[in-house]
Amino acid sequence: MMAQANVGVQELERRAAEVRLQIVRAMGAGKFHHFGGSLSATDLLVALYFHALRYRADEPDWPGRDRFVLSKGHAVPALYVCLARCGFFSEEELTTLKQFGSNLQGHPDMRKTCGLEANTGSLGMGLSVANGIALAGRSKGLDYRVYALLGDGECQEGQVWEAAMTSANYALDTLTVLVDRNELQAMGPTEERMRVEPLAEKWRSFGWEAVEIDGHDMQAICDALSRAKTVKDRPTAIVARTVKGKGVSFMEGRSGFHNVMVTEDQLREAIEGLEARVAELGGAS
Ligand SMILES: Cc1ncc(C[n+]2csc(CCOP(=O)(O)OP(=O)(O)O)c2C)c(N)n1
Repeated sequence: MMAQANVGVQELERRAAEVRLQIVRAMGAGKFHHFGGSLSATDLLVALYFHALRYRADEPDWPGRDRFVLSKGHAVPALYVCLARCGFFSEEELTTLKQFGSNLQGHPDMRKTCGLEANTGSLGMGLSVANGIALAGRSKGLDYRVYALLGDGECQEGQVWEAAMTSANYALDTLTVLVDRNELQAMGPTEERMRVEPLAEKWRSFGWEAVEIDGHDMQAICDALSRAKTVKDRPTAIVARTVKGKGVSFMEGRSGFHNVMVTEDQLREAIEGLEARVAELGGAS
């Protein structure tokens, strides 16, 4: 299956609502999961997998496929839902999330999960991997694009900036970084723990094209991804302002829902809210 480039913005919004519901259902109650950072990144992942990326789910190793590296690997439940919906594996498998022996572990393992391009979870490393993939594409004469999704707390890792310098040095214009700028890391606001602003300005100063957008505005995400494809001789960073825990009212903007075990009551409340949103947008729950 190829990426569905003709999927309109309204349909993407509907799918994002359904994906959020599937994430929370798959996580369930009574087990630790990275709720906040999975829900903040959902719209970005939906825009990538249902609009921007070129791939063949029935031929996952197709050399011409675009590559996506989830550098903030702890948000992988959101990626699993997108991969399942795209046909890389069955949606029923989502019920095995983080179970012993499951193909869907708490951090990405490309040896286990169809559709993954890299093992991540140790923060700071994904952009270096993406650089290597982009350089390999160039040396092989393949025209695929490479995307990496980073957390804003992750941008405190020194390796991110070594990699950013490298991407610009090699003029990797096939490379696009998305930063999930939800303003929170594990233990509180980024600007209190270790300031990352001015973030877009930092990417520019490293030789990147950089734009700031609302990371929950599907049109803005699609536009930024399209624009990135037209930039020549330098990579593009899309700093996407998001809300941690987006879609679950009692999680939104709260650092206490970074990696948590929710109760049955909290799960029910979360699912009811997400189902209402899906119904509002005319989706299927
Ligand atoms: C090198 C490394 N240090 C610490 C961790 C533990 N950890 C997992 S998620 C996280 C917070 C990351 O914050 P951010 O990048 O802002 O992610 P988000 O808020 O989007 O979930 C931390 C410290 C890790 N995975 N890797």
